[in-house]
Amino acid sequence: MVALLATALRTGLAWALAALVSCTLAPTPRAGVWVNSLGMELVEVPVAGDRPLRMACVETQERHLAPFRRSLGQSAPASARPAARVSWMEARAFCDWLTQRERQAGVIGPGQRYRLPTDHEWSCAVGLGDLEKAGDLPEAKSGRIAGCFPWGETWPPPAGAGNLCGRESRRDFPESFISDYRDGMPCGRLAARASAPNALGLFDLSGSLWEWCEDRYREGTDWRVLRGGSWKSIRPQTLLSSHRTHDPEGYRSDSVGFRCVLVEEFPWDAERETLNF
Ligand SMILES: [Ca+2]
Repeated sequence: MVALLATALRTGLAWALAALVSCTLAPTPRAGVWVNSLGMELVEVPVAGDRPLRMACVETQERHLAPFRRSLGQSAPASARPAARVSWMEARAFCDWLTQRERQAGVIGPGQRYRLPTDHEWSCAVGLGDLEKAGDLPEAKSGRIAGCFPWGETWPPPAGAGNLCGRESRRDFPESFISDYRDGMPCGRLAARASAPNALGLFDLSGSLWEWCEDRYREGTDWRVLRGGSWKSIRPQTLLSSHRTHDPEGYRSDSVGFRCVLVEEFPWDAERETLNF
């Protein structure tokens, strides 16, 4: 009962904090960084209307995926580069593998699990938690909040906005690059923390790699939501915090990756193996 009361108080506090923010005033910093068994750093994200969760500060890297892929007999690089060409299905399988591994090792409890963020959770991470209705479908919310980017309201992007298709890419994409933005990254190169952190301590919500979410973009399809743009992104509309795109669950691309969340489940959720999306 005490734990439930504490959770309710924390949830209420998170809701109150989220209600105060706008796209120009990022969410209030909360708890510190927690590091898991793979060296992934996670920070707490207040989720409007739900329990707070922990989200990885950066996109999942090749070194994080390597032990999972090797457990399947695959060769895998172990660099600190954000891992591209990861399908939604592989990302989910990785989260399940990591959940089992850390439960068995006692790193996380039986009521905790890793998964992809929901579309609404990703919105809370980028500061839109109180500006969108959690229950609306992702497609209906896509691009609906004008002039609001992960870095603020300015265009062109300011320094530190992230790994986008800036002037460094003009030789590779001469017809389409952001002429008045430099990210300092050669075209096609990926590195973690290419953006400045937001107030929660999250990096690269804009650019670097598109990030898979749990949700379907449209009912009746296998299209899953992608958020945040990538190193190929040039258009303001694509980089809006509220923009969503989608691809099939098995799709792999050099501009698509993911980040994990760690969620606290109530005891009666602990045996659930799949989420109802
Ligand atoms: Ca990203």
